[in-house]
Amino acid sequence: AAKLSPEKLLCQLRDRVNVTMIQGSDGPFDTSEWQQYLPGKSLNETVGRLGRCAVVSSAGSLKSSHLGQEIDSHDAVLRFNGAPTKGFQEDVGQKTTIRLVNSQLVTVEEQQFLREALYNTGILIVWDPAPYHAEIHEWYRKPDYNFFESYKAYRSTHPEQPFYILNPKMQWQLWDILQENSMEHIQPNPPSSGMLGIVIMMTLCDEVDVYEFLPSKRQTDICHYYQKFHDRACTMGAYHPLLFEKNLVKHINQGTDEDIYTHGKVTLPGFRNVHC
Ligand code: NCC
Repeated sequence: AAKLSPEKLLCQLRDRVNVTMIQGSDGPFDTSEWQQYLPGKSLNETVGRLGRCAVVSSAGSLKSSHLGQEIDSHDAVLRFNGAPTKGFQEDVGQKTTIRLVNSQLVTVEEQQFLREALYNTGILIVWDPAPYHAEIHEWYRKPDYNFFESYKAYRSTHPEQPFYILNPKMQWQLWDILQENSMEHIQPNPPSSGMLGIVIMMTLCDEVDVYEFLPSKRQTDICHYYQKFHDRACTMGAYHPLLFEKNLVKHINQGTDEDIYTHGKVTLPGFRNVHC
């Protein structure tokens, strides 16, 4: 049971979650060294004004969904981490406008990240778990995963591909709203890439359709649609407050329960269509 009405919750998200990318004018990044790596254009300038957008979770329940065409009919599509389209078009589509990756992938799986063609399409955004409400300087000194060198290496080999670093403030602004609207105490771990991606698209688009974040009738213990690995924690959450994220998204859904059941689909308004 959430505490605020869906309308009030949308206003809180719109007004309190600041979705920004690290810029050359930000704290420790305001050096000539960093200027050459950070993209010159803002994310807004790069994507322009987007109409209908799709966010595609990596859940195993996308398998056999046949949602590919519907997903590709959107103006922009956001995907996560190493989620592929090749070989899975029928279920997840082939368009990738933005790919949100976590710093663990960029660091621990650096070799794949620097080599695999799947990362070379669309706009990349990387995020890293920061200490609770830490200043950018503090986070920069002790990131969860030190992805900065790998970021620079990628930028050097793909200078034309927009690649942003998500301002870490966003994760805790969002976490505070999750906590305030939950009856239980939530562990202070940042939201999942899924939840961050949803809010990023709400800032860029008129309307956002999210697929298989709230599981459909195809719900399964299979973690990802592209792997055979079974783990219930992928859908329910372990480190990330995934269950609380899903309750919140269910609460602000403007689509029908039928759409969730059959398509795993939730429809959310873009913030420019939220009037407070
Ligand atoms: O699994 P992951 O997430 O890449 O999935 C992206 C987002 O899709 C939603 N999801 C996924 C699976 C599922 N069964 N149900 C879902 O709802 C979630 O919202 C999820 O965020 C991450 O959030 O970044 C995460 O990343 C992986 C892993 O680091 C990357 O895939 C790179 O290999 C994490 N797994 C591990 O660390 C083992 C996962 O916990 C979170």
